[in-house]
Amino acid sequence: KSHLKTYTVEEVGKHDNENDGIWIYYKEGVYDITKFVLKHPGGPEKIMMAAGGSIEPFWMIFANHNVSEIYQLLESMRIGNLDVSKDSKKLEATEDPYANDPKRHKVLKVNGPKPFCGETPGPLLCESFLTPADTFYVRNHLPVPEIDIKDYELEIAIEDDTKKVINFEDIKKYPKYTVTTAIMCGGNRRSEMNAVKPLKGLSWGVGAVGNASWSGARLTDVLADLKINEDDWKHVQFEGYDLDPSGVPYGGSIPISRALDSRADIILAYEMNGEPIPRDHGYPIRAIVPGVVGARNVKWLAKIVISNEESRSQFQRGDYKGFSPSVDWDTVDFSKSPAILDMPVTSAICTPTPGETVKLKDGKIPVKGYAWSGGGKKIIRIDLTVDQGKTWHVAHQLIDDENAKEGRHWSWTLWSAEIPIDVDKKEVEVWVKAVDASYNVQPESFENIWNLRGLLCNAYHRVNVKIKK
Ligand code: MTE
Ligand code: MO
Repeated sequence: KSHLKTYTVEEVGKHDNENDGIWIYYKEGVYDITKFVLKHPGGPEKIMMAAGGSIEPFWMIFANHNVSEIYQLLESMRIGNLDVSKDSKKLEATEDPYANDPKRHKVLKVNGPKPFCGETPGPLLCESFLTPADTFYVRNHLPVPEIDIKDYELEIAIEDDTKKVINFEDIKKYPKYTVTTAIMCGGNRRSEMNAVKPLKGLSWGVGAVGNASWSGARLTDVLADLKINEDDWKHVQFEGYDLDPSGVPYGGSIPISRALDSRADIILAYEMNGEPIPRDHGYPIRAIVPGVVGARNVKWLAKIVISNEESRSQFQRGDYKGFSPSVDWDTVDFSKSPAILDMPVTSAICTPTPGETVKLKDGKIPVKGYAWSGGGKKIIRIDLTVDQGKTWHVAHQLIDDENAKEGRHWSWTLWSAEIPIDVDKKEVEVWVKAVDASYNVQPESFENIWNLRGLLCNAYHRVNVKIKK
C-alpha cells in the first residue's frame, strides 16, 4: 500500500458527492466508492451516509459487513492511505450500539452477532408445537431498542396526519385476542440455495422459523374508530422503534384489504406464549401478521400509517422481493418486483440432521420435521422419498392447530414418518415436499428458483443420512 497517496480526513471529506467522487475511509485506507454506490445491496442512501467520512461507525450498526468478502470488496476500491500521523481528528472508539442488547439463549445458532441473528437448531425445533420464546429464532436488523413500558406510545396516522397516540394500557383495554401462528424469515433455508450459487445474506438453515401463540389487540379493533374506507387507501405501514444511524426506523407494510379483514387475524401483540413479549421479539408491542413473510411482523411497534403508498423502508422496497434466476446485482431493479407477502408452501426435515448416522429400527428410519404454507393454507400432505422419487411415503402423523378455520391455518404442521430402507443401503438421501390446501407443491430444485437475495427458498429439502444396522 506504500505506493498509494496519503490523504487527510479533510481531503477525504471533500469527496462526498458524485461530482467530486465519493470517498470514504476505513481504518487506514481511503476508498473511492463512486461506482459502487448504486450497486450497494443495502441501497445507495444508506452507504451515502458515510460519504466523505469514516464507514466504521456505520459498520458497527450494520455489523453484517464484518465479513471477509466485504473487506476484499472494499480493498478493491482502495485509492490511498489515511494520514493518521498528524490527524488529530482520529476517531475515538465509538461506543458499541449493541451493548444494550439482551442476553440470548446459548442454543441459538448465531448467524450474525450484530445485529443479532440466530436460529433454532432443527432437532429442537420439531420437539414442540409451540416454540418457546427463549429458543425462538431472532432476526434483528438494528440494535434492540430499550423501551420503558410507562413511556411506550403507539402513533396512528392517516398519511401525515396523526389521528391518535395510544399507550400500552390503552392497547390492553381492547378485547384480548390470541392467535397461534408461525413466523418465518423470507431467507429461511437460504444455505441450501446458496449451495447452488453463492448469495449475499445470512446463511440460514431450517431454523429461521418458529410457531408461537400471540395475544393482543386486533388491528381491526384499534383502527375501528378511524372509520377507514378500504376503497380510499392502499396500504397500512408499520414502523418500529429501532432506528438506523440516520434515524430511519425499520418498517414494512401490508395491503389495506388484508389489514381491515378481521379474518386475517392481525394483532398488536403484547404476549408471546402467554408471557410478555421478550425484548428480542418486540417488547412491548409487535405487529403479528399471520401467513406472511417474517419481515412484515414489525417488532417494537412505534407507528401505524394508513397510506396510499407502501412503506418507504428499504426492507419493503429494496429487499424481501423475489427475482428471476437470471437477474444479478448489475441488472436488478427492485421497483419491478412486488414485496413478498404470503409465503409459499415449504417443509423441512429437522431430524435426522445432514450427515447424521441413524440406526435402523425394524428396517426403518424415523424422520421428523415441519411444514408450512403462507396465506393461511392448511398443510394436507407430506411426501418423503429415499430413492429419488421412485417411491413416495406419506408422513403419518401431522400435528397442527385443530381449531383453525378454513383458510386460517396460520400455524405450522409438525410431522413424522418411519421410512423403510433397503437392507444393503449404507447411505440415503431423504427428500421431503409438502402439499397445501390449494395443492401447491414445493419446487423440486433450487436451481430454477435461485434469486439474488436468497429468498423463498422452498425447494424439496434433501438430507443425507448414514445408516447403521
Ligand atoms: N421488526 C423490527 N422493528 N425490526 C426488525 O429488524 N425484523 C423482521 C421482523 N420484524 C425486524 C422486525 C424480520 S426480517 C423477521 S424474519 C422477524 O421480525 C423476526 O422475528 P423474531 O426475531 O421475533 O423471530
Ligand atoms: Mo426476515
